[in-house]
Amino acid sequence: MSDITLYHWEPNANSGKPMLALMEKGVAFDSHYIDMLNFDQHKPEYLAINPQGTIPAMTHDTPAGRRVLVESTAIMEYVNEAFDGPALMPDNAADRWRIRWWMKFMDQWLAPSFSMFGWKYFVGPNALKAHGEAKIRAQIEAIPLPERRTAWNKAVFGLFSDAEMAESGRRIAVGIQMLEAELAKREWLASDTYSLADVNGFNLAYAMPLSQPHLANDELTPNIMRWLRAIYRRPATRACWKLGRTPMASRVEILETDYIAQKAESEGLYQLGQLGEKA
Ligand SMILES: N[C@@H](CCC(=O)N[C@@H](CS)C(=O)NCC(=O)O)C(=O)O
Repeated sequence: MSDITLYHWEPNANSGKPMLALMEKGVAFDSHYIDMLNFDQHKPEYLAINPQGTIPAMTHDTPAGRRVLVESTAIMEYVNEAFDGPALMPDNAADRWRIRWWMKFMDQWLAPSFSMFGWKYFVGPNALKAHGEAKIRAQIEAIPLPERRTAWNKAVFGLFSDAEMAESGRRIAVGIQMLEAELAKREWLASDTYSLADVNGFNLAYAMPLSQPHLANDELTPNIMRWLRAIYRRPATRACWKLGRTPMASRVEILETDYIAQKAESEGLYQLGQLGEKA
């Protein structure tokens, strides 16, 4: 038993960020899988850890008492600073600024757009199918955070507007172009050494060749593909994605393919919708 427990769902944004950071550092932790589609995150035993009912969360038992940590990017920074192992933040001030710039950009601007597609095409329809309308309405009523209640309602009952989806699609296209341009400058996203920005970015981007095949592929974004494959080859990444329990995690295996050609946008939406079929 470790003095660290990580409560997480699939290796994916946001759970995958602290999972992968812990594994890159070589820090042993107890993994506590929270089945998000089964609403484990709203059960009393988890709300006792994180009353907001969101994942991930990490507990760290120290001589001074138990620390409960939430917010995936802030947890990664804690993991990097509190434990031994390879540094995931360089010493250089300019590099640290660039890493934080990218993490803020991804967390606040780009990730919510990816998330909207995932929730509309995968989470909502599959949760509705699994639980039925009456049970799911009751589950949604019990969600502690109003913004999570809204997200569930929109996802389950198909209420994301066309304008919202179009704006998210626009942001994803812009974000992918920005990632490609940045990765043309250096091996890793924000510094010359592997950093928290790469851990963060991989969790957001690993499935892009499947879910955004019209935007991310070896024809249009060779630097993104090189970067994704390099992170996939790291032993920590392999070990981390093995903790996934659904076909979401096995999507990472697309990165074993040497060359991925451009495909239509509709193929990506089909792939997202299929995820639950195989679960
Ligand atoms: N900003 C938070 C976001 C946490 C979050 O919203 N996580 C989602 C999963 S990616 C969640 O817990 N959803 C549960 C729900 O909506 O019921 C972080 O980065 O940790």
